[in-house]
Amino acid sequence: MSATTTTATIGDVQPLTGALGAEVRGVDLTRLDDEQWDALYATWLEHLVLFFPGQSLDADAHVALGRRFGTPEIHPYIPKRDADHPEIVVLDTVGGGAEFWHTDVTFSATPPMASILQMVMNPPRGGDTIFTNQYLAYETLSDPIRDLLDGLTAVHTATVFGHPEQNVAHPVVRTHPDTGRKSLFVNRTFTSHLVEVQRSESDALLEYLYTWSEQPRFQCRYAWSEGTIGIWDNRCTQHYAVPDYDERRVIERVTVIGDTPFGGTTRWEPFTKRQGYHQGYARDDTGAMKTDPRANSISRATTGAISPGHS
Ligand SMILES: O=C(O)CCC(=O)C(=O)O
Ligand SMILES: [Fe+2]
Repeated sequence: MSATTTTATIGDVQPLTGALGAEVRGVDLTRLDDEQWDALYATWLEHLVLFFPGQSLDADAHVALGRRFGTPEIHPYIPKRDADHPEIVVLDTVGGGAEFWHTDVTFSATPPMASILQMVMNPPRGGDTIFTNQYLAYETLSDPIRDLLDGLTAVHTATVFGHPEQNVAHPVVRTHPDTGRKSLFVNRTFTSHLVEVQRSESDALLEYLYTWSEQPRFQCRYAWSEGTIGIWDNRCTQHYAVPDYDERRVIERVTVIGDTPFGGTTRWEPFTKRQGYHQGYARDDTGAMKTDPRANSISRATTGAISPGHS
């Protein structure tokens, strides 16, 4: 847990909760020398999500910040800011948008390592974003459940974007390439099913893991102001944008391509293959999304419409 106040060379770091998150002041993200960059990266690994108020980066600086982390991703489905900045997606919504627990783009073979959000237009009140610490969600499970999960893989699909044919299997428990820590890597927006167990077992187990991860004890909640940059480690967190306002809200986001998730040793054959079920078993399936009665936009997604809020 990260509950101490530290002053790093990147500025003043104020942790938000005992679970994750910190606000950082006194740093200019357009002028990071190598030493400051190293300090920022280490602080980010420690707190999982950092918020930098008062940055107001222009588009070039936003993309350049992404390049400090690695290679920015061109999102396949979300509208872009402009032709010169295909790396920047825009979520421009009224009264809500990404009100789904998710980790960004887990239907990719190399899901983003980092997501860099700039708050462009914020409602006068509301519109916070909640984040979870997926290390803690894993570490606090009992030994038998962790042992089971360590050998499982899950399929993630882009079904909510109308693209069930885009899908990939990832370990349910992934090892972070920088910290070596294990985290729970499933989410109710993109994860379709567990590969090695039968469907009813998969549905029950996943629903349990989603609900487990979403407990307040694993969370921080951040109230944005315009010009704030938020950077989350997309390998070990989930997030949810709270739809508690009626006004327009605009965010711009750069994601940075991550590694191929790894972890655990698969100990069992895929259940579907062993039973001779057809290969496309889950590809057009939206059951994982339908199980969340709180996620209004899921019903939009199952009709085939693409919500700008899915990310
Ligand atoms: O609007 C937000 O606060 C978060 C949106 C989101 O899910 C994202 O940018 O990845
Ligand atoms: Fe997101």
